[in-house]
Amino acid sequence: MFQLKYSGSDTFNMFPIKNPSNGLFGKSTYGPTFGGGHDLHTFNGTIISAGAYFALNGYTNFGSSFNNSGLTFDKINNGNFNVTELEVYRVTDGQRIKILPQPWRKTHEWNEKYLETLTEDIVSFKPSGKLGLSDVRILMLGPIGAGKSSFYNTINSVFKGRISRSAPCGLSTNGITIAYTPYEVYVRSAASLNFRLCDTRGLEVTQGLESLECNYLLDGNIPDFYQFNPVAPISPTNPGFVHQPMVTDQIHCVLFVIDAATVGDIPQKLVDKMNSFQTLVNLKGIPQVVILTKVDQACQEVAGNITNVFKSKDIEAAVEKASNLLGLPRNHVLPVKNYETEIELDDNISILALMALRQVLHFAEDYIQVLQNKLKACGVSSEKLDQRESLEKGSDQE
Ligand SMILES: Nc1nc2c(ncn2[C@@H]2O[C@H](COP(=O)(O)OP(=O)(O)OP(=O)(O)O)[C@@H](O)[C@H]2O)c(=O)[nH]1
Ligand SMILES: [Mg+2]
Repeated sequence: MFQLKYSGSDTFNMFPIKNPSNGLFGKSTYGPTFGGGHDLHTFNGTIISAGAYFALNGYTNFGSSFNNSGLTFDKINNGNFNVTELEVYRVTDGQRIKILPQPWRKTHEWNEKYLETLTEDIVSFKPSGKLGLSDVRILMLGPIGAGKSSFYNTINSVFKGRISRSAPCGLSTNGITIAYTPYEVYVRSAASLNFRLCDTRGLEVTQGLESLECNYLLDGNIPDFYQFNPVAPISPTNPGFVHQPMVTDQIHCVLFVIDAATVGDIPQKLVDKMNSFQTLVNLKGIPQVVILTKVDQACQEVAGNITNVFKSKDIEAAVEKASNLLGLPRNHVLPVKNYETEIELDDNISILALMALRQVLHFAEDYIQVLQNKLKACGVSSEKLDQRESLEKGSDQE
């Protein structure tokens, strides 16, 4: 492989079509040349500095020995051969190719227009039907420090048009988030969008959220802003316990938020805990998704250029691991990079986050549709407040 780094941050990888006999060669009379078919012949003779740059006198023949994925020289450098620096470094035989020539997941081309489309789709999202739902509740579950609160902050930042940090986030042994907080997302006009990202206490092996509390959360029994007690789960005798939750209090999609960089190191007991939560989620038929955070920490090439995310072998492997851990199809595993070091928005980070959110809203929409149809089939009135419970009872009687 050889790599061309354009001034700025874009990097272009060229992969051998077959084992090129002359991957890289040069002679005393000319500069480095890549590929037996001279895919990139850098210069001949001696090049004198033209001041701020060197005007090379070489040529390109991309696609001869290396796969250029349809790249033309114009796309890389506007067709000119002026360089400020030329660096050739060795890629040893044992070094793994980390960026694939073709993405492992196909997406729309990332550009400003796509960001606009994603934004519009999310802004116009409205739960359909007669359930009387003004918004859907999306529950974020996952290990401490996985990036649950940061995911909300990332989404909120995109719609606010600036970096925002409404949800406290950071690293702490027993977790930063301690309360059930159904965060709303506001657009610049101060209108809120029709979904809530419900933040929760992180999962721990020996304490933190347990199955009983998870069940209460899914059913809407836990009051908004309830502060979890890590050693004693909420019970129906707690003040504020919602005995007759409405469908608006219930959860319509569950996100398992997992750190891509450490997905292989999650203790088995924590995986078991998540799997036991999944059993509850499945019983209720609620859709579930994995939000795979910190893709920048899982792959250097992605940290350097977020658009590499679907070409990165490391991210592909992390998606596969998460999919195996939670037994979900790979298209339910959605990689994101949360805003963390940035002080300004970046279109590519925003696009990745919105792609994930839009998919989540589609799943929530599908679930509501199914719920509505089932309610109709069971003859449960849409005015009834505890529809899901009625539905579960209804299906027991079948
Ligand atoms: N580099 C990087 N850091 C991230 C990303 N997402 C979150 N972080 C950092 O990871 C740390 C934990 O993030 P939080 O959002 O607080 O995680 P949490 O899951 O809410 O954690 P608890 O509330 O403690 O359970 C913070 O320091 C974040 O800045 C990401 O995508 N990339
Ligand atoms: Mg948190």
